[in-house]
Amino acid sequence: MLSNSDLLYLLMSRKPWHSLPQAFYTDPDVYQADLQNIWQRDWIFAAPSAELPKGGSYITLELGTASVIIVRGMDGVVRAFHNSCRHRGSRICSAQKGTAPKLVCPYHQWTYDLDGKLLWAREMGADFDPSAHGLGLVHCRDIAGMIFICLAENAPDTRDLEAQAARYMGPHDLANLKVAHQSSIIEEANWKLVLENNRECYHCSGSHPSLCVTFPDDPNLVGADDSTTSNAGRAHVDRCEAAGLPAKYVIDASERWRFVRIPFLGKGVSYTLDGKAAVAKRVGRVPFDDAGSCLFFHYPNTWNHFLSDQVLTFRVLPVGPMQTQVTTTWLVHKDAEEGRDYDLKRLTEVWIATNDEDRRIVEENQRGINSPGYKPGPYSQVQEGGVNQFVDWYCRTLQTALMGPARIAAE
Ligand code: 3BY
Ligand code: FES
Ligand code: FE
Repeated sequence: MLSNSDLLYLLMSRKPWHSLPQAFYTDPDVYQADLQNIWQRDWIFAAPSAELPKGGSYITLELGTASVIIVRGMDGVVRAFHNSCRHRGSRICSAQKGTAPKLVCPYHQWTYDLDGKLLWAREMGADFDPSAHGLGLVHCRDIAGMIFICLAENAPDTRDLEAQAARYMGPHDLANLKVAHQSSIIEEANWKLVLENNRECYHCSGSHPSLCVTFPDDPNLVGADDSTTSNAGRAHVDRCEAAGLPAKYVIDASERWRFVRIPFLGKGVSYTLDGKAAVAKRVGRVPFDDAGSCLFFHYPNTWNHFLSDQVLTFRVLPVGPMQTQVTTTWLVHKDAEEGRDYDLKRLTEVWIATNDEDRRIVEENQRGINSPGYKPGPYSQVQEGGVNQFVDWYCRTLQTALMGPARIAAE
């Protein structure tokens, strides 16, 4: 088992502007450290709120050893609970999603209300106190229509994120969208390789023929820097901002999240093979069709695209040291009707292909890194600023957690 000082030593051995040493992508102890110090401490994107359309809608999520239920109450509020019965601990929900009027444990039928309160437990004696046996709460926040959870006792502050999410995502009105399609794929690679791949478009022209019909691979637009370093980016930001649509690049002080609205290529307005809209009904209050894509990442587990005709959310969850689940959700206006306002194949084909292309890329990346011949290699200063930004964030966050006061006191 790697100790904290072994991990800190490994972090120190990282060369700036280079890919990480092999152990970060392969070692089960590093994976456990990632789970403990990043995944179980930070806010994790769980689902768009549209995936829980009514009271009783729930999803479950597995994060390391933690199992969590996320459910909308009859009062409309979305809450998250540990999926562990307060009797003898059984998982309560085994399905990945569903609808239930109450949460009933399958073992001895202890029955909980959707707000976690224990309503019923058979033959537990006169001195049993149901109010002391409610489900364990997990921090849960609906941030402009995206549900985030946090497993830490003290969750990081979200005020800045909420303020910017309201500005950038608000115009897309996620609360009034519906799920048109969802895909979940398993990529045989460490979660960091999935994120690194997302943070550059150095690979786009060689791998993503259908995405590149409308998505610009200009590193000035999709890299680590302000999009206004590109002329097209600056013109787009000015036009959107003048119309009241926030577009300017904004990044959190800790660099955990970023918003920027970038233009599509030419006359493109969406992710389609002809560049035209995939959905006839525009979402929310977006003032024009050619609003491009508002990009939002939040480390460690989500990147998103907010368009004029659809919203795409991406959720990354680690499954094992070299296995990662990527769930993509396509959201459209809640009144858009399939067959009339959109064709499902046309709506989804570009990103279904792109996800599969990315899956192959990161799986080959993992295989090559597993080889004894792997040595950390240099990033392109022009093309891979975003990868470096992610890896720097990862190293900083892990190092802070490993050295933090809570950890030192616990040892
Ligand atoms: O989905 C994304 O945001 C990224 C940006 C660059 C490559 N990929 C398409
Ligand atoms: Fe849930 Fe017994 S473990 S009712
Ligand atoms: Fe890609």
